Amino acid sequence: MDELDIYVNLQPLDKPSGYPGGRRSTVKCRETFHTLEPNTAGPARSGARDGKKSSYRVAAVCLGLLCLLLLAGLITVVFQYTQGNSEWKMDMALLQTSYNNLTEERDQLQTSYNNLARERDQLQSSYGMLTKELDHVKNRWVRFSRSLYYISSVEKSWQESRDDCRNRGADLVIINSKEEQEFTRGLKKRLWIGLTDRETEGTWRWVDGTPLTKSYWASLEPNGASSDEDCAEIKMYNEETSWNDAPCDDRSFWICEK
Ligand code: 2F8
Ligand code: CA
Repeated sequence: MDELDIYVNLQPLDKPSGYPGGRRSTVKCRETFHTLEPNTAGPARSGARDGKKSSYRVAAVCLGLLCLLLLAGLITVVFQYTQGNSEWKMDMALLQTSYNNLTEERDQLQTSYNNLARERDQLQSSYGMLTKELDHVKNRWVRFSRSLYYISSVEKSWQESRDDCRNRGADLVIINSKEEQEFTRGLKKRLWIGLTDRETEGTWRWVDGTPLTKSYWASLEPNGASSDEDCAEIKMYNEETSWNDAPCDDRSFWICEK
């Protein structure tokens, strides 16, 4: 901390200086400076102070420019962030729209698929009914007593023949009356019938599980002549007793009943 002593001559204003009757007083003023030194060295010292001041000004201007630069950078960053943010929002909105459209399309496809599946089932059912009707139209089904009979036009094993009958809503024929026996042998064809002892050798049962009570075996049948003969057929149709047991894998025509 520096001190500067200033001495001031005080005189009354209405009397000229040096007036003999006047009283000369001297007041000592003391002033305290914290940063600036008193100009005690004349013009040289004042020039140095001016140089310092201009340095401060330059520094202040630089500082101001730096602040402006920082502000501009900050504004740019904020602008870019805002811009990027809005682009991201637009992308999200587009994605959401695409997702919604795809969901809608998927639902429409699902509906179409369900409708097509329903139509396919209806067509399948119609096809089955038409096939049955065609069979009747072609006289493939013959009515006798209270049943309908289907005589195959191709040959298959006993099991395949039975499967075909079941696919037609029927089964291999069960012969349980003299009239039915006469009707079937009257077809004059070698045919698989719905009788087998595959479950228990020697115990013949009809395809509905009922045991054989009245039989029409040909003479010396069933004999299991060739290896395993577990399925029954109409063979000697010219005889009243016309049945024979034969290997189930042999291929033959068959007769269904429903
Ligand atoms: O003579 C009856 C006898 O005839 C054939 O065997 C030689 C039959 N075999 C086949 O149909 C495969 C037997 O079942 C039948 O008993
Ligand atoms: Ca036999």
